[in-house]
Amino acid sequence: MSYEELENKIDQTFVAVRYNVEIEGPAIKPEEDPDVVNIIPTEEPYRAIALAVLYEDRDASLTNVKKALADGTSPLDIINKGLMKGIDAVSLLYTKGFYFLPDLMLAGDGMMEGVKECEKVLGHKSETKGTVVSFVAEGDPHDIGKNLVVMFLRASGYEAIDMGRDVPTVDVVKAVKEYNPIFVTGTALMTTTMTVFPKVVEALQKEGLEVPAIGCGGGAVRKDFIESFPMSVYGVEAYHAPKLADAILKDKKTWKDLRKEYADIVGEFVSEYS
Ligand code: B12
Repeated sequence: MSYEELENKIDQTFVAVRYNVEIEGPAIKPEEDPDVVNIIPTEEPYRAIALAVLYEDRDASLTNVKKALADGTSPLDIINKGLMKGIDAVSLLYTKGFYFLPDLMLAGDGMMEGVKECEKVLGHKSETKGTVVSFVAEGDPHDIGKNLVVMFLRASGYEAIDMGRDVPTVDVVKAVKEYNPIFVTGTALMTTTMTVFPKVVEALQKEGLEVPAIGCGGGAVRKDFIESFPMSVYGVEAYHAPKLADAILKDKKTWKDLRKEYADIVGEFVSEYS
């Protein structure tokens, strides 16, 4: 249907058409969307923090996070109950076609602004427990989850080698050779990039290299896929990464043990591992 035909067909008092997108009235705010209502927390300071991300407002995100930290709210709660809820709502509106790519980028920036502030409080421990290599799969630009993993590892005393996003598989292999890490973490958010994980394992095996485990996480990734090849364990939440590393370091757990004992190791109910 042409733009003119569409415009003539509808009652313009209730529906506006812009660039072939129907916007049905009456206008509602993003947080009033029936699905978003279930995501954005009602409790403060988490609501204000989540809304700042939803409104792609970097300054408000920073201000609200700083205020919450000053009031004694735990940085972990700020990330999990505030910032993450904001980005969840943004993804939902993107999936529904109400938000677009620039919205994702701005909301992502707003979230990371808050995360950086939390990182200052969580800090880096001065002693180093061991080295972990963290990467985002080749071809994948999504690095928010990996940044969280790195932050939690560092806060817990690990030297996390942050390889960044879209990391060529050959570079992951080089880093394993160079740093001999006790744990490797990989993140992939697209169905097209999660297939990099078995390739990383294959490339390591070709070089005769082995690590106790590669924690593989990210939006697109599923446990059954990760468990279809060796050396890997499915990582659910970023803050689980140091707990998995601790289990490797202190209790000499292998990737096989981590798969079996995941819920016990992270100390909480995890539906994927129940
Ligand atoms: C923000 C975002 C972007 C931003 C990324 C900014 C950045 N710096 O990361 C930008 C705008 C750049 C972007 C771009 C694109 N995006 Co995008 N994006 C998103 C969005 C909304 C949120 C992702 C996110 O950051 N989530 C929050 C973080 C914290 O989650 P996470 O990384 O999964 O990490 C969590 C866990 O997985 C875990 N974890 C992660 N790793 C590890 C590792 C270990 C060891 C452990 C224990 C845990 C763990 O920890 C975190 C929780 O605590 C998602 C929607 C969604 N539902 O996920 C789409 C989404 C991922 N994007 C998508 C797409 C398609 C794209 C584009 C290809 C779009 C396009 N048409 O161009 C482009 C990429 C272009 C390219 N260069 O290839 C799709 C992927 C679909 C698919 N199944 O393949 C999604 C799912 C949206 C959708 N529904 O279509 N995107």
